[in-house]
Amino acid sequence: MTSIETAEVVVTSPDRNFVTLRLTTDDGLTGLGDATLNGRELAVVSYLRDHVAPLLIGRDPHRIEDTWQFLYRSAYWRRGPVTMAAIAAVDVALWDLKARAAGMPLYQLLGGASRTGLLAYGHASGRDLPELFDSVRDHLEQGYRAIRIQTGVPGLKAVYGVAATQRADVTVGDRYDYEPASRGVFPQEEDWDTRAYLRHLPGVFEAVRGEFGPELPLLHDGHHRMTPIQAGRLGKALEPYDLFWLEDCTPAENQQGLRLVRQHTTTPLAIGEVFNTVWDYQTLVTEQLIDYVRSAVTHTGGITHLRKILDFAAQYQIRSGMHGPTDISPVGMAAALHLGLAIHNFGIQEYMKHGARTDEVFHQTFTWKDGRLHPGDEPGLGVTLDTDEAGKYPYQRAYLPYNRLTDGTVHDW
Ligand code: GCO
Ligand code: MG
Repeated sequence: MTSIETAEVVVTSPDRNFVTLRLTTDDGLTGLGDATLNGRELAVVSYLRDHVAPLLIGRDPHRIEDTWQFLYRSAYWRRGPVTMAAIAAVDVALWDLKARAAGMPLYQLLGGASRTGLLAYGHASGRDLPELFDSVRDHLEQGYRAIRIQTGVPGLKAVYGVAATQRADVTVGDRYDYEPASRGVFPQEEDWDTRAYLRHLPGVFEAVRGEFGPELPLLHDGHHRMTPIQAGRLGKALEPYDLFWLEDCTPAENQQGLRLVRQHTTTPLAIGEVFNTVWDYQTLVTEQLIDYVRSAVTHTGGITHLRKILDFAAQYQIRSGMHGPTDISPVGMAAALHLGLAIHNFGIQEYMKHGARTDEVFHQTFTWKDGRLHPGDEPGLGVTLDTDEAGKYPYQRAYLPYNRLTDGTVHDW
């Protein structure tokens, strides 16, 4: 393996859109990287095809750090989700190649296993409590040992996190499970009322604890909708129910805002699925304003950069909680599992199962047992891409929803 011969970008839409970079070397090895950016997929396709792929041909695939620094610094325009997803795809494909060349599962090159498996959480939801309880039971039967809880809010018609199959406004078949993006030419509109949500949610957690007992780790995603003082109030109200974490309680671009949240609550906080570099975490980490780093390998410059973020976070007793929704492809998920197995400060892994068509396009070797994931022991990431199968599903335009308050004002989604 001395040089990269081809760099192809494969776009496929089995259950949803995925963008995959496939690198092939002079000796015929292939490496895969995920570059899926939900709702803005083609921007990353162009970045890779038009600007990055030509630079990769002839490069030494072993030089992962050098390639990362070259792509990051030579672009001049730093950071941002499109750039960092493109760099991530190259980085993960190179790690996949190096591990395949070594004949080892990738986690071995990252230092070897620090644990036997990765605790993973799934998404339970319901429009009301009976539906939510059924969903929690269903997840327990599927083997989940940690569960995210999202519900409808009285008076609101469509709320983030409630499964598409449970929602009146969504035609089943438009989306699957908890996938928030929908195919079509315009984003779906959802509605929001923070006061109604704050009144409703503590009672939901009280009921869930009452039904399922004190031990089950429970999580919740605030999805960037509250102000810091509202988030502080919610965190405090949820303390009796002992959450594993409260996620994205505010839009955290203003990192100092989290100081205010921390002054009011000891509920653990997770942030970062929309971040893309270590700089987004600087204040959050050094002031210990969060407990979990939510970044995905796919959106944060790949294994090379996310590993640095997680090592930095480790010095402050902050752990990983890598993003793992359906819009991270099986390639991106595999990268997360190898990294999570190797680092010391692993916390939890989000795990939403992909649809059946996706599993036919991407052949995976991870295992799921007793609520824990393991990436498997195949050389590399352990994922292969069936390009014939991928070719059956051309790109379809899709958007994430957006939010309006009851008076029509656009709000964070
Ligand atoms: C999560 C996320 C997702 C995002 C989605 C956007 O915690 O899993 O918030 O549900 O909304 O990944 O593309
Ligand atoms: Mg989230």
